[in-house]
Amino acid sequence: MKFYKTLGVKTVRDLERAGAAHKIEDVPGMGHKSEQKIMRGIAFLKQSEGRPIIHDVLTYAQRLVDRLQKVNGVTHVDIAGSLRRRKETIGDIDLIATTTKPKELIRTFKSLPEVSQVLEAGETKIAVHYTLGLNGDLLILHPEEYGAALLHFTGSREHNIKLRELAIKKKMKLSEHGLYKGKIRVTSRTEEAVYKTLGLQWIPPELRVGGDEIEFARQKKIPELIPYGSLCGDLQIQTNWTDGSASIEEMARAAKAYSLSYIGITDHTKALAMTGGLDEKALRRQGKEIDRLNKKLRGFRILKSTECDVLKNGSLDLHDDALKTLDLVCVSIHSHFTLPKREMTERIIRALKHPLINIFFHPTGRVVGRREPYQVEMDRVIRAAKEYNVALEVNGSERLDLHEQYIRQCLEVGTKLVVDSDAHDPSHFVNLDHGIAQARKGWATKSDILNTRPLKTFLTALKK
Ligand code: DGT
Ligand code: CA
Ligand code: CA
Ligand code: ZN
Repeated sequence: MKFYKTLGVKTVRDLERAGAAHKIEDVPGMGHKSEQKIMRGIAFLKQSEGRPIIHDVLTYAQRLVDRLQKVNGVTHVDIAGSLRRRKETIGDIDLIATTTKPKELIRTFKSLPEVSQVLEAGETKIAVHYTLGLNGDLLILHPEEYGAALLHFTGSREHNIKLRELAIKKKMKLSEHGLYKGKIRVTSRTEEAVYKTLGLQWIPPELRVGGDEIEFARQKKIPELIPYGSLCGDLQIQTNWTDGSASIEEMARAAKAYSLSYIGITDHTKALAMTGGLDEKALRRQGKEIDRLNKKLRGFRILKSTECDVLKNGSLDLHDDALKTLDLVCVSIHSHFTLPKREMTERIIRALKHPLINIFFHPTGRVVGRREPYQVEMDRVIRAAKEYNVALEVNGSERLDLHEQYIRQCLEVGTKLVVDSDAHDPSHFVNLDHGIAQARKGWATKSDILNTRPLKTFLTALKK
């Protein structure tokens, strides 16, 4: 509204033009920094070609599902497509439903406040544009076809193609309507039944990428993936001691409400000056505050921890004496992203070797759609982490770092993993769900993720 009133800005393109002419920084309340930030945001938007990160879409889509489920006559509503597979970025929202009263469902869907435009409205398919800025379809299906349709519209395309090839080998035919032998529909009601008839284990959507998952399913070797909601603790949380928005106590209470029983407080350290990073003295003061809170909170434990910066040469930003007072020592990289691959690898391995280190946060430095990972020999880092008993983090924020490919590699090597929210606000605990999705995409089971364990066994697993 401010930009509209002062600069007459009506679209993102207008805003970009205003920024290019440095008019944004002159708007009251803005400045050079906010202008740059806005311009970076616009550049990111362009680069990601309008594919938003899953974090921005999932809760929105789940709210749609909740609404539609309440409509009279509706028996099923599901999210399909890339969103069900928990892809990092989402092209559109695919919904499918069954109902005994299709007209009523269509009427309600069209009038949802989230629907900004109806693009196409048939009797079984409606395409819309959402206020979120994405398109989406709702398909209405017969209950007998639901499993085959869910399978088809979940994808991925590559997974579907492989399933169809397998069906042909077995003298059958798979389509979105069902699995057929000649003209006879063998099965179609549930996904499980379709997979089973093809001689396969049911494959969780997160694994449906069209890689080796079908071969594993044929050999009945798809593991039981880590369930959503199965974490006991969260090891990366920032507070208003640095760049978080809330107090330690507020974060602890929010974590407790999220069914966690322990958290690590990991404020940044002094090298990250722009966040007001803590020095040794401040860390000691924070420790006292945590002691005080731990006496007060029942059935919950706050761990004294840190997100200690790894300096350019691989040494740590805080003295060992300060690190020794902590329950957990966690490290990460926030500077010198452009070191040559070899040097970056040596830097990280030197940090992992440090006798007090327990967890290495967001190990490749990527941010989805915004920052490429730094150059690093990840196979060496993964092996070093195993050797020095350091857990690698699966970060559930917009970093989604580790990438699933490295998670799978960690499982092969036996490197330990944790899943964290990287919360900077009480509302960020939902990131844990995205972290679990990431772990699932990397084929991790519950026992592969250390913070599915209660505090005592969790801490024992990280003992040096
Ligand atoms: P997105 O929307 O770009 O994030 O990715 P998806 O995977 O949601 O793609 P979308 O929405 O175009 O289609 C949803 C699913 O429907 C897709 O994962 C597989 C299935 N599908 C759509 N078109 C085709 C097709 O031409 N061939 C096959 N085999 N499957 C298709
Ligand atoms: Ca889609
Ligand atoms: Ca679609
Ligand atoms: Zn931070």
